[in-house]
Amino acid sequence: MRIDIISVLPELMESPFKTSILRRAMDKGLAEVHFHHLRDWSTNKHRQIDDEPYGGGAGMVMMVEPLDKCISELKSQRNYDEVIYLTPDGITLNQKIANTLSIKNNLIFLCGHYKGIDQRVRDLHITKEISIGDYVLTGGELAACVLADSVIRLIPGVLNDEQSALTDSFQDDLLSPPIYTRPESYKGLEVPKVLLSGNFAQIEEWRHEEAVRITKEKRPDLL
Ligand code: 6GU
Repeated sequence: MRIDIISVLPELMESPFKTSILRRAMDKGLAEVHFHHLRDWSTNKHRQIDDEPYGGGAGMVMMVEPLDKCISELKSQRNYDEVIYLTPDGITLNQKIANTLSIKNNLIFLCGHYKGIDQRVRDLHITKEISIGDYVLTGGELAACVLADSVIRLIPGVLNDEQSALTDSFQDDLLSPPIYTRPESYKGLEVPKVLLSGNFAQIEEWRHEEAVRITKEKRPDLL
């Protein structure tokens, strides 16, 4: 998978892709992420990429021309499955969306800033608008990192233990059951006996029951 990320602040997104699982995915050649600084597509000498809104009002608008030039140049080089605009106005990211995107080959992520982008960029290029939740960030960069992380970890071969993505919270609309490791007893708190029993059918049944119980308690909307 190749992800091209367009932003005015690409520096903000460097470290997540240089660390841990995402780094390993890149090193294995399973994912590549390319950053594009929007100011490189500015058409004036001040490298301007935003301007005042027509009709007035507070805040600046990201201009159509630099964004159109940048996206058009990328599109001339390969076919993109989706051109995704990260915006609080988008549909809320969930595991199903991450699953769907994880089987794509080429994606563009556009990070919004200021009041947002000129509507004509949406009309010309954007195929999906994604938000990471009902709150406002200073820009789409952190949201782009969240989206990339949720998608890249699902690419086959990225996680060491293929099972582990399958038992994630949300993978089957249930939260995860409690987990324990050594020691068996700590400050009077004991590991549930069933987990020490070696009876795998019973363990799976307990885990499922606990997952249902915890989901009812914390996220009844999922059931
Ligand atoms: Cl994608 N962008 C911004 N600026 N804020 C957000 C968001 C995105 N998702 C949630 N809040």
